[in-house]
Amino acid sequence: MRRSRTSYLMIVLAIAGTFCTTGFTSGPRTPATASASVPSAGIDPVDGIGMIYPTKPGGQVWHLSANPSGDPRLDGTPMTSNPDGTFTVRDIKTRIGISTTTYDQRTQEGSLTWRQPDLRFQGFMHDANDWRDVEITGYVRYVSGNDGDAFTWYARGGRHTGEGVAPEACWGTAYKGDLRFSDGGVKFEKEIYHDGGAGYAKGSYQGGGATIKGKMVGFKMVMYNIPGGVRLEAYLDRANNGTWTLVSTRDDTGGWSIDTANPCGGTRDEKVTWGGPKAAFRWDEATRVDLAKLSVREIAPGSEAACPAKLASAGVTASTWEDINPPSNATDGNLATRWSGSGSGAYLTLDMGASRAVCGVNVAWYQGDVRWNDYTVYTSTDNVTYTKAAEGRSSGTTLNPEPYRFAQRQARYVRIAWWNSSAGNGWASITEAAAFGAS
Ligand SMILES: [Ca+2]
Repeated sequence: MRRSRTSYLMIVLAIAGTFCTTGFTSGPRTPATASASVPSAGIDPVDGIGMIYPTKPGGQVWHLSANPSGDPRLDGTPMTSNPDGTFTVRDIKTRIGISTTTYDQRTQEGSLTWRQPDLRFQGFMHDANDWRDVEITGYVRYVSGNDGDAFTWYARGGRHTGEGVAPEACWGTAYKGDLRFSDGGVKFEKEIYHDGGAGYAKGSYQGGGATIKGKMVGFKMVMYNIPGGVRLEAYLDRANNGTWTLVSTRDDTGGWSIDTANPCGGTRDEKVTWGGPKAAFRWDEATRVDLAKLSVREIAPGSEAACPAKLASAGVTASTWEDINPPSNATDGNLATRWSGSGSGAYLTLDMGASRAVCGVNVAWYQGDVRWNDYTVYTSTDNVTYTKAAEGRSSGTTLNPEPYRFAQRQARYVRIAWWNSSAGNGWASITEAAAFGAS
């Protein structure tokens, strides 16, 4: 199988990571437990923390430096450094903002796009470098304060201000992940405009247990666009040992609404599909918090690197085939043999034998270097109901497998339906097909 340069890099990083310290403690460093818990995208080479998704090549990244006060991209609450490499914040209204490399809040805030129909179309508030598909990470220890609040990591807007009045209030769009002090529960919120609580589409806490007071805990908020909306994921490293667990996920594909009218020209359930120039870490009601390893990375969630593992096929069938080119030819590992089926809508179905976490297929097309093919990929848990996962036109430039990636879901069956090709002869012909997962 073809493997990209990026995939090799991620494997090297993942292997290297098993020898690194990925946790963070206030006392002596504790080696991470090297285990299957190493995140699928490997270890961040800057700070040694596990990555759920790979950094987008050429994408925006920010890491907390040893000298935060000298960082022009960081604004907000000051922090003091500790001998062990952590920082301490003592502010009951902590706001730590992170700008992209091309945003200067002092001079450019007034020219941000704020009307939501425009944002929907444009895809960003300031420029194409805006934080949109991001993995926001931080280790935090809630030491003292009023237990009623939560750590909140968020992105997809600018400065949050304006108290309901456009345009300022419209800079304050966000998806937010909250980690509650009192029980370690996590929830998502969507801020459609900034006005205290009025602009929020609310969520409810999940996964709570023991208080996180006094413990260094890793918290990640991940957001990325998917077909039809936005996916949110929250991860915790509760034991501070590099073991990241998915605690909550939510897809915003419509219907997640505010109770009030939207002053920014959008709908009450507006999906915040655009990027914004500020990402942020915030909390209230804590008189002391220790923190470390804050980062914001623009991610490539739909990339080959995020979905690198070929899933074994337990069987392959097709809607139609010619005797000399049966469906089994599509999974024999030989690019010189093929399945061929006649007619628009002909399909090939891979059966993995059991439900798996699936995030893509690789398809090699017969004469794929001289023809394009229009296709749709579907997944199913029961071989009855199929859900569209991806569709498009093959490149027409390669005989090698082409990667078609989509948002991860559980499925036993993956179907590739064929509609048309530039050959115009009515034949679907695939030399090799395989389903892929994150691990
Ligand atoms: Ca073959």
